[in-house]
Amino acid sequence: MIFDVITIFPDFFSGILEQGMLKRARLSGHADIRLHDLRDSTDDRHRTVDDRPFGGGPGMVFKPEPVFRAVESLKAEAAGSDFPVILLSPQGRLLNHSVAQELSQQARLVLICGRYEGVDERVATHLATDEISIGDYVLSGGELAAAVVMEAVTRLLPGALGNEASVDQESFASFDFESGGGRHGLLDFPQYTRPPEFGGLKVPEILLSGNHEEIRLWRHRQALAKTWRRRPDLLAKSRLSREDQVLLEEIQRAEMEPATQKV
Ligand code: 9D3
Repeated sequence: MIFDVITIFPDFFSGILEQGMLKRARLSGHADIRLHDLRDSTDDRHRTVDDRPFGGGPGMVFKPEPVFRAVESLKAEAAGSDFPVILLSPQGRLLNHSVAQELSQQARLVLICGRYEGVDERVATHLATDEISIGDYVLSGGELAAAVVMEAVTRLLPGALGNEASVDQESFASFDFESGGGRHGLLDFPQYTRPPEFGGLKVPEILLSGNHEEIRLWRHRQALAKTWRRRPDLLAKSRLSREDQVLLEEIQRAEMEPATQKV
């Protein structure tokens, strides 16, 4: 998959591209991340990318011409093939697992990173095919958001994670954002590793018992309880199995009692 990132800060991406999953995906050819300095698409001596907002107000806005020119040159080079042009913006639709999945079906994505107070609206209306936000908080620009999109999408490319065993593990997990069957998933159950006691903090006995069915039930209950308390929105969306319903009723009943375990 080709990612064309249009930015005034190409150096911003060096860290994330040179480590971990994105580095491996690039080396193995699963992801080809091409950074384009927006200033290379300007035509004035000062390489101007921004100007004052019409109508007044604070700050500066990206001019349309360099952004259009940058994208048009990518389209010219890819003659014939069509690809989504995504503007990262606080006004975009929210990124989630299903948006990432949808984007992962594409062969190529253009990611436009804005800065300052925003980008001339004509980019959103007449150049971009999609506008994406990564959440309801204020960032200084689209670069971090573009990095998040690339990470989330690249993980979904077949073979990009390399370690097939761990992919399988993940998709076989019964509660997971990536689980099939239309389930929206629950939060993860808690994980522990050695030592079994650390500064007086003990690993739950059941995990050391070797009783796989009991462990499975415990994990399922933990995941449900945490999801119910912290992310009831996820529960509301998910199709509950019979076991989910039984365990959830237990959890809700326990919640009503005076002494309850904290999740
Ligand atoms: C909505 C806030 N705007 C009020 C006047 C100002 C503004 C804040 C931040 C304008 C641009 C930006 C830069 N942010 C992004 O480019 C951005 C972003 C974000 O801030 N939050 C979540 N996702 C994204 S994707 C791109």
